[in-house]
Amino acid sequence: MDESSLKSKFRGALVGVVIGDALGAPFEGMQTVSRPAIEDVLDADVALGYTDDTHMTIGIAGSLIERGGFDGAHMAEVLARNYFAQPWRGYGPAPPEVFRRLREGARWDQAARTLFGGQGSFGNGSAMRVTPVGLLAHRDLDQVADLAEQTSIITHTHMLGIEGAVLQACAVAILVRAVDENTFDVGEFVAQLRARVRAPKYQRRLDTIEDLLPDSSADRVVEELGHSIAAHESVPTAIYTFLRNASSFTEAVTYAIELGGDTDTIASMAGALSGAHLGLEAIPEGWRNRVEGTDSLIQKADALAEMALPPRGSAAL
Ligand code: R7I
Ligand code: MG
Ligand code: MG
Repeated sequence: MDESSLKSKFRGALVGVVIGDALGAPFEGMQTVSRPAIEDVLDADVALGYTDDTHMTIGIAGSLIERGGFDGAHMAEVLARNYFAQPWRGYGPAPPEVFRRLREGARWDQAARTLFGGQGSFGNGSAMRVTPVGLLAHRDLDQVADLAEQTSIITHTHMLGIEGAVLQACAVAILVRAVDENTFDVGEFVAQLRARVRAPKYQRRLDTIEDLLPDSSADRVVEELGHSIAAHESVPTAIYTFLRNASSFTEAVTYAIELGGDTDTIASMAGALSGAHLGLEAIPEGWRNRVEGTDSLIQKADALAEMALPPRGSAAL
């Protein structure tokens, strides 16, 4: 792939994260959302601020860039520092507790393990922030999965939380690698993702995705795939949303929000996939200008593209 296409995909993915997050945020928790309500938010004359989804994505990207790759202790410190600087970004319930534990000296890979009675969190918090990992390691899917797990356990150690992050990161990587969006094979994409997860809750939902295409009702999609803040009830939904609207960034993000529930997060993850697939050019200027932080995410995308990791031995795809 030529350098400018790759750069455009990196930019599209990270700008997709922030647009989906900021446009979806006003509707988070609503059961369904009408298209005119979304258009009203787009038309209003106020900047759309981003939430924890983007705030943590910025932290992950920043740490990867600063350390030249994954450094768990550093990444945990950056995520905690960002949270304490702007705790009002709409964080989920558990990550702030992890950040307090880190401040008290807990190790980066231990601080989150005892949450939820020792199960660890299966919230979608580690999936929604993982796009930079899929970008950085995109040439090697094993490495993407490995790094997604490592970044997840800082706050989310439940298998479902981890596998949500693995799915989202691998989906980003596969889409960045695909040269021609016109020959994109949905069945192969879903099969590649399914091979990455062991939890039946993911396998069953991934098996359902193609049956729900092209135009199942929103009720059926929510019933089968979910729209909650649990990773297994939102990551497959974001993947479906992208596939159903594969040729349009604006339709993908709008559709994600129309499904209701965890709108900022599902729109953010779907936005990342759509941006990785279609590139920055597919995102209207008017949308980019409405949202806080797009310039800084473009800079981070460029830095990640510069340092994109080489494949690891024979595991390279
Ligand atoms: O995953 P997390 O960071 O939340 C992300 C969400 C996104 O929608 C953001 O936009 C923001 O609004 O928050 O936060 P967590 O607290 O780790 O997980 C979210 C919730 O999932 C928890 O607060 C619990 O309600 C639930 N949950 C669990 N419940 C029981 N057992 C997560 N893990 C468990 C569990 O193991
Ligand atoms: Mg949020
Ligand atoms: Mg959310």
